[in-house]
Amino acid sequence: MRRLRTQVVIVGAGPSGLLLSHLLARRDIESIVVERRSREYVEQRVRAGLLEQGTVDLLREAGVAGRLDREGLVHEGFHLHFDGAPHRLPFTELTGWTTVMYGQQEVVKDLIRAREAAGGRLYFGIEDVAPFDLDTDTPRICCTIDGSAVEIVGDFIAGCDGFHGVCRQVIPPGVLTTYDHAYPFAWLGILAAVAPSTEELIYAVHERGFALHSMRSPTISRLYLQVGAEEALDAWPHERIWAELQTRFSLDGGKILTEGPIMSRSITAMRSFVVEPMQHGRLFLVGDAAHIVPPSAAKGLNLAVADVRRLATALTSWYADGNRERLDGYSRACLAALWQGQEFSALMTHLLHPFPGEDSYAAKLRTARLRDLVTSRATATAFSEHYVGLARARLLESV
Ligand code: FAS
Ligand code: PHB
Repeated sequence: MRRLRTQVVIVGAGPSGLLLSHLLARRDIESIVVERRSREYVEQRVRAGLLEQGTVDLLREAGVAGRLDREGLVHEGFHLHFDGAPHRLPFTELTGWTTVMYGQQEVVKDLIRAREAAGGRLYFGIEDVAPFDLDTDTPRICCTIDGSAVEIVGDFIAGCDGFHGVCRQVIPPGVLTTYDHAYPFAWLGILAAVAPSTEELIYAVHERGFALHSMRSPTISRLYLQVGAEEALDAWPHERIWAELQTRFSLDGGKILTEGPIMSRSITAMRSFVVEPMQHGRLFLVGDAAHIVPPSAAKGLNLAVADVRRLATALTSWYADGNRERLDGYSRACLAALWQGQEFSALMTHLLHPFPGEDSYAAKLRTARLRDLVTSRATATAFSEHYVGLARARLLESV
């Protein structure tokens, strides 16, 4: 069996794995990244698009924000439609922080290019990764590369392999505590080859369900509809999707959206999932491998990047002077930020979505909360601090 040696073995070439590999390389720490899918697949996979300022700052520090700064759409507020009226939340005026709309797959493309340019070791299409020896000083994975069996040995393994990955699965029974919560609805998301209908996002709370008008570029719109948890895509031909979107965004019966060709449709379950702790022996779980949030507040990618920042710093101090303190504190610190993100994602999910079978009293309470958000500067500021990621940055200074 061929044997490769490195310092950090990274499983998964999503935003977590690639950014970790890049940050470590900038601190002269070696890594090898193994990814189950092909390069083409991970570069075209449509997911998140809202980057908090803290995420953008880290990508800039890491020298991979050139295209993001040229093509990303900087936002300073968003629109909120409810009770037949339009409102705007000026989150930058309230916090000083902005958000940037830039597709996750673009971040992944930029990171892969940066790794390649730096001679990074990335292996795609590796379908049989199996981690071993997590409790030793030389954890390793076995897999097949170019048809031959290979063992990759490191000092650490970073499990950046997402919710369906292998790394969390190999942690012995009884070590992890799992928290799992499913919402009784889902999001039907589309990517449309049409210019966004408004410069900023629109969150629409309608009695027929929630809808979100978002974007990926000046020519590509991203829109979401709240649908039943068991909804099938076949039930949603393109015309029906646009008709329902127009209904939910309309304030006076008129159409506000510019329609165009739908390039992709997908249904995403609304679910929260967390495992504690996020490390076992020399294995560290990062991002969706340890936690997922409903996409309501666009926290998934940003929480993953926060984990990466924390692990890169902890590994750097370990390699610098053998100090384990940050490594030992990795899980506790990430989970503090994660539960804050879970709480805010749950808050936005309840604030924006009518629940199946809810009574009119519950609907009235939701409208009252929305009205408070657009009339109370204190409520709007607290909400905005979570929305732009400032609340997490503050929390992480103290843990
Ligand atoms: P990822 O899942 O992105 O990456 C993990 C990588 O590991 C993948 O490339 C996978 O192929 C690889 N892998 C898995 N198993 C492996 C194995 N055994 N061996 C080797 N490699 C393996 N957030 C939003 O804010 N807005 C959205 O609209 C949105 N939509 C989403 C839609 C979906 C379907 C999902 C799942 C998530 C969505 N999210 C969204 C959240 C999303 O952005 C995640 O938080 C983000 O992708 C997390 O990044 P990673 O932790 O790198 O995990
Ligand atoms: C998105 O564009 O994917 C998005 C934006 C804002 C959200 C959720 C998702 O709150």
